[in-house]
Amino acid sequence: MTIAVCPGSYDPITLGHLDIVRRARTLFDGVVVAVAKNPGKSGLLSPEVRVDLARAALAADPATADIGVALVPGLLVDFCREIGAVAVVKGLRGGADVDAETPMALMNRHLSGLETVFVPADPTYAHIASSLVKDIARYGGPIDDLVPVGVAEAVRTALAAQAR
Ligand code: COD
Repeated sequence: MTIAVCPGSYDPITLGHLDIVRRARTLFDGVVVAVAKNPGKSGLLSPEVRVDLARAALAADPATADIGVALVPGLLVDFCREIGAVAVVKGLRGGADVDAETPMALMNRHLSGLETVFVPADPTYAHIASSLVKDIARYGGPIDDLVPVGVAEAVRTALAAQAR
């Protein structure tokens, strides 16, 4: 049984993330979504809320309903070793993602031999980024068609709490 991990900040999970996870599931016997910490990004949603939103989004689609979601507080390679994952799957939207993802892929391989599989973003979703979703929502713009059901409301609630 080959297991792959789809890691990310998922702050929040978007339709672009979901597409990559769905396609990863067609390549591997099992997939686990890992909600991990990117020290370069300040978060909006709590890690627990990110996990809950990802679980709900995956459960809503029969193609992803068997995918688990885990909170990974430490190194991704340690988590992958613990669960016996053979690969990491990442989405690439363009050159900026290549530049950001390649060093991480090489470092994960250096640390533990873990390989990364890159999946090109579907053009339908390639413009979606969690940071843009939050940016649009901050100014009251529409984000409902960029994220799974329930996520837009959670983002708006978190932004309102932050503003208080
Ligand atoms: N279409 C396709 N792919 C997409 C889209 C989209 N619209 N949006 C995002 N993606 C891809 C990204 O390119 C990325 O591959 C993945 O989805 C996750 O994206 P984000 O933005 O949610 O997450 P990142 O990039 O902030 O995640 C970085 C990690 C948290 C995975 C990284 O920092 C990490 O592994 N942290 C754990 C600690 C660790 O092991 N550090 C050492 C790393 S070498």
